[in-house]
Parts: sequence; structure tokens; C-alpha cells
Amino acid sequence: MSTLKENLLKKIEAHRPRTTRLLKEYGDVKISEVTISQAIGGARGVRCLVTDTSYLDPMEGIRFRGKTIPETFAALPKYPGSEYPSVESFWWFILTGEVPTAEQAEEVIADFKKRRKVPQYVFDVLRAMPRSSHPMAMFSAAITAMQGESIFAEEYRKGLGKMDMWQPMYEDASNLLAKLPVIGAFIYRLKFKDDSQIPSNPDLDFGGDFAHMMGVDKPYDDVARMYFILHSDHESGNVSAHTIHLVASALSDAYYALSAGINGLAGPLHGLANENVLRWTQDFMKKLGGQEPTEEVIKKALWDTLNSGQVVPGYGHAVLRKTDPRYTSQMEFCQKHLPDYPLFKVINMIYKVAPGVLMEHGKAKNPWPNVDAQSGVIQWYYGVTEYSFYTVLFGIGRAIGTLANITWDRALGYPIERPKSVTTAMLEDAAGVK
Ligand code: AMX
Repeated sequence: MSTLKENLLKKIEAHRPRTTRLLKEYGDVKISEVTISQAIGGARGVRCLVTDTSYLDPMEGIRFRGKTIPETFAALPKYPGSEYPSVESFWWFILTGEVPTAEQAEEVIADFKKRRKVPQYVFDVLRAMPRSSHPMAMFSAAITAMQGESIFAEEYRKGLGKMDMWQPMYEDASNLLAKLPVIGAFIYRLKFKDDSQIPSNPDLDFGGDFAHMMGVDKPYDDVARMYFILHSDHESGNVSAHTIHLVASALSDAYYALSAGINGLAGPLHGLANENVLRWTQDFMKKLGGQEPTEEVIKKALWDTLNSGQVVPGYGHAVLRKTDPRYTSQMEFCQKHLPDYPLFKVINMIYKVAPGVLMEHGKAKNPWPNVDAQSGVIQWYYGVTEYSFYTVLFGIGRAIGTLANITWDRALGYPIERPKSVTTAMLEDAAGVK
């Protein structure tokens, strides 16, 4: 057993009695109530999921295993020669809640290298799809195509005890995660670089190899590490994480569960917003015809979008009520690496104007930017200008937290998810509508 798996086993054994005790002794304690507006309105704010990998506070933003984003980056060992930690060290951290040593992180890097090879049939499937397919459709198809590799599904067929389920889930999660950079970069080069593929470099870590296969020079390896970690987890009520948890609760394996979540991430109100931010910004800059944008011009573009009934992409959030710290973290990266980049200046100008416009518009509960408002600028600066690819990057990142989460779901024996629905007539009855 790997050191990570051994550590995880200890954590699981220590955690199980906590869950058992809560269920046995405190199962009837109320933590939430549901109103009619929550039942109709997408269960907003209903506390009915348990997730230990991360927690999202509306004012503070995300904490991974109790640490804010800056604390996480400061605590984890940096990848040698890099300003950021490896994704592999973060995988250790999000799974166990403990910061790995540099040696332990190295061990995971070595383990992931062994799991990295993608079966040839996955590339054949992707090549058989129309080149016009959206990169997210390709990404989801590639993950589903690999379902036959699932150790969990095979062991389940043979007969698997409930408390042992986490082990094959852990193996599937690790195998699947290690392959995602190869699949992502393959889709990018298939679709946008005439299928000129760059083979994986066995000397590199998750983020470094991704940058190498994308064909983008340093410091894009650090951009990849930062990006994947920032997008990894946002507790489990969001569409992608919730879908992955829900599908896995039927004891579907990690391949089925992750591809389902990727399909949810592909929606414009969720992950696709990062593509739409760049499309929106580029469209409006094109209209300016090279003219320097002013705050007045941006204000008008924002009102035009709102008045045509569309949402301003990259702004608003279902939980957050302040600027997303993932936005801030990427803004700080831009301030350091590309302070004078014109597109960054435009994004900053939008940040100055958009919250005021959204407040005046009076609908959005949160007028502040989310993670997607800033992420495309960095990609664009390093030459990845094909913005329909951006949500695949988000998906690779999101896989980290959600695969850790479903490993824990199986470790703690969480049951199949099945909330109760009611009819409109029942709501009317409950409300006493005549
Ligand atoms: N532009 C215009 N209108 C907005 C808005 C925005 N950025 N954000 C919210 N609103 C509107 C909603 O559409 C809703 O209008 P309605 O009453 O006519 O239906 C109203 O304001 C109230 O919505 P809310 O309670 O503030 O937000 P929500 O929880 O329903 O939705 C979100 C959250 C993110 C879907 C929404 O803010 C949005 O559409 N933002 C733009 C798309 C985006 O950036 N998505 C990415 C989010 C982060 C992520 O998951 N990657």
C-alpha cells in the first residue's frame, strides 16, 4: 500500500466513528428548514450535504481542508524550481487534510506517473468525433469511454463489502485523475493544432507535463498548477460537485460520475462562464475597433447585455457575497506577471464598473466577480486563445476535489441520494392558497 493510501486509511478509521455517532445519537437534530422559495428556487441555502474536503463561506470564500487559498499555497511544499505546489501534493492534502512533506509529495508524483498512460481507444474515440464538437463534449466522452477500466465496477461485480468500497474508488480516482492532463492536452491539440500531438514527458509532474503537452513554455507549468488547485473544490452543492456525488451515490464508478459532473460544468451558468467572459470581452473590444475602452464604454456594454436579457458572465454567485478569492488570487498573479497587458487592464476596468451596474440593475444578489471573470486573461496571455477550451481546464481542476470527495463518500458509507419532491398543488395546500 502506498504511503498516501496508508495515511488515508488511518484518517478514514479515525473519522468513521464520528459519522456513526452523529447518526446514532444525534440523527434528529435539525440543521436546516426548507421554504417554498427554496423548493422552487434550486434548493439555495438548504443544508443537506456533508463534505469535508472544503467549505465555502459567503463572505470569506473557499477554504480547502480548513485553509484559505493563500494559506494553502503557503503551506504545501513547492514543486522543485516552481513558485507553486504540485497538484500531487494538493491531492495528498485534499484527501487526508494533512500537508505532505516534500518527500511524500514526490511519492505521489511518482505514483501518478505510473497511472498516466491513456488507452489508445480513447484517442480513437476522440478522433472519430466531429472536429466541431465542443471540447467539453470531447472531454466527457473520453472519460465515459474509459469506464471499462474501472476497478470499482469490476470488484463490485465480484462482491465488495460496503466498508471496503473506498479502496477501489481510490484506485479509480487516482488512475482517472492522473490521465486527465493527457486527455485535456490531446483535445486541445486535436482541435486547435491540427492534431499535432506532443507526447507526455515522464520526468514531469501533473502541471508541468500538461504545459509541455499543450506546447506552452514556462511559466505556464506554474499557471497550470495554480489553475488546477484553484478550481479543485468549492464544497459540494455546486452543479458539477453535486452531480458527481449524486451519481456516485448510486455506486456508479468514478468514470461515470466524473463525466456526468463534467456535463454539468459545461453549462453557461457554471463552468462555461470562463469561456463566455472572454467571448464577451473580445466581442466588445472588436466593436471598439482598436480604440482604448473607457469606463463609459464598458458601462454601456454591460447595460446592453443586461437589457437584452442576458447575464454578465463572470459576475454573481449562488453562495458568495463578495469578490471570489479565486478571482483575487488570479488577479495577483496577473499583477505580478502581466501588469501592463491590455486585456488585463480591460478586465480590471470591468471590475471597477460592473458591480455598480449590477447593483443599479438590482437583480443579482452578489454583484462581485467570481473565479471565471479573471481566468481567461491568463490563458490568453500565454497563447491559449481558443476560449472554448477553457472549461476543460476547469474540469481537470474540479476533478481533484470531487474525486477525493467520492472516495470519502464510499469510506463513510454514504447512502444513495434521494431527496423528496412535492407537487405544486401540495405547495399551494401547505401555503393555504385558496
Ligand atoms: N448578470 C445578470 N443577472 C444576474 C447575474 C449576472 N451576472 N447574476 C445573477 N443575476 C440575476 C439572476 O439571473 C436572477 O435573475 P431572475 O430573478 O430574473 O431569475 C437574479 O439575478 C437573482 O439571482 P441570484 O440569486 O443573485 O443568483 P443565482 O444564485 O440564481 O445564480 C449565478 C448564480 C452564478 C448562476 C448567476 O450569478 C449568474 O448567472 N452569473 C453569470 C454566469 C457566471 O458567471 N457563472 C459562473 C459562476 C461560478 C461558477 O460556477 N463557475
